[in-house]
Amino acid sequence: MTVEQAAPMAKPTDRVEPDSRLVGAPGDSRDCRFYRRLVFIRRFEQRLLDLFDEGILNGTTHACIGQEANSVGISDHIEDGDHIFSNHRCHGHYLARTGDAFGLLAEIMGKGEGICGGIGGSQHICTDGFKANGIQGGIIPAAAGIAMAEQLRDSDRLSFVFLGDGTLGEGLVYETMNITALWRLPLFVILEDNGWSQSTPVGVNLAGSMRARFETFGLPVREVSTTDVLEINRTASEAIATARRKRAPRVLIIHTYRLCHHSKNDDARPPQEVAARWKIEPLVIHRARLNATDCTRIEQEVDDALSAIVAKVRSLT
Ligand SMILES: Cc1ncc(C[n+]2csc(CCOP(=O)(O)OP(=O)(O)O)c2C)c(N)n1
Ligand SMILES: [Mg+2]
Repeated sequence: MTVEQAAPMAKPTDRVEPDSRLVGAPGDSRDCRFYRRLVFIRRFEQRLLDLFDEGILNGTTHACIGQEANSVGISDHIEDGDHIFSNHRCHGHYLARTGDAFGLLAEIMGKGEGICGGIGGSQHICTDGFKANGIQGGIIPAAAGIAMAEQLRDSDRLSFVFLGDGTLGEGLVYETMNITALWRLPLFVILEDNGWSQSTPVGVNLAGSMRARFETFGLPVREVSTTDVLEINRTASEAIATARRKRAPRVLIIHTYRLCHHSKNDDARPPQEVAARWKIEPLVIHRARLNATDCTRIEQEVDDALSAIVAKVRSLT
């Protein structure tokens, strides 16, 4: 295992200096850094669900428990000046990019110190380099528009957009893919296929192939079925490097799984299906590469940092 300095996070904004206990401490190996970030997102989401149960969040919330490896694996290749566009399940994407747990929690608790002054909530984030919108598919044209702006500036910055399998039912996706392919926009599409759209399994609402939906426009597609952060990181590394070099669109399809409810108390999935996926979730897979002492230390550091943040946000008026 090589020891390296924690990779700096791409900073979309000056509003936050990430806590190294959450995003990567000096001396972390690559594997420790990934583990730390996976634990960070997992524990943030778990705390958020507890706060929801206390009744102190503004609005609903969609956690990404089980899907953390996507954000962590991909964010390593996101650079300053790149743009991220996300959806209703955006916390992992935001935290992996910025490390800004304070801003996100304050936002979701409706505090003025939140990313958007507490008026956007869990799904509607708008800050430099990161935008999320809860309307399925609604943000995809905006992501393409920003990709076009970068193309017109002749830059090698990329626009990344995350969407879910259930959003493949939105016509806007295909209008945007058509223009993206036609104009070779530097748009990097990440399809997180967790097999479910709220309470509807993919098998009853999607005909044909996900991959073919993009390839029919001539968009190059990489496809993985994994919750392993290293596999996602490797695949994303190649695909993102090519997109950046060619200043052209790429699609990455990740077949994954959501372990929590869709939002709150809305889970129609067979319990056996969910139980089987807990055995191959991202933390289980990646923890097996680390020694127990490192894991315990990292988990403790993340918990300490998050406890301080939760206490600070709670104390805000
Ligand atoms: C246009 C639109 N229709 C319906 C909804 C309600 N809704 C929110 S999330 C969701 C399911 C989304 O499924 P998917 O795209 O697979 O993402 P996942 O929740 O699985 O991450 C639905 C139906 C919405 N937000 N926007
Ligand atoms: Mg889905």
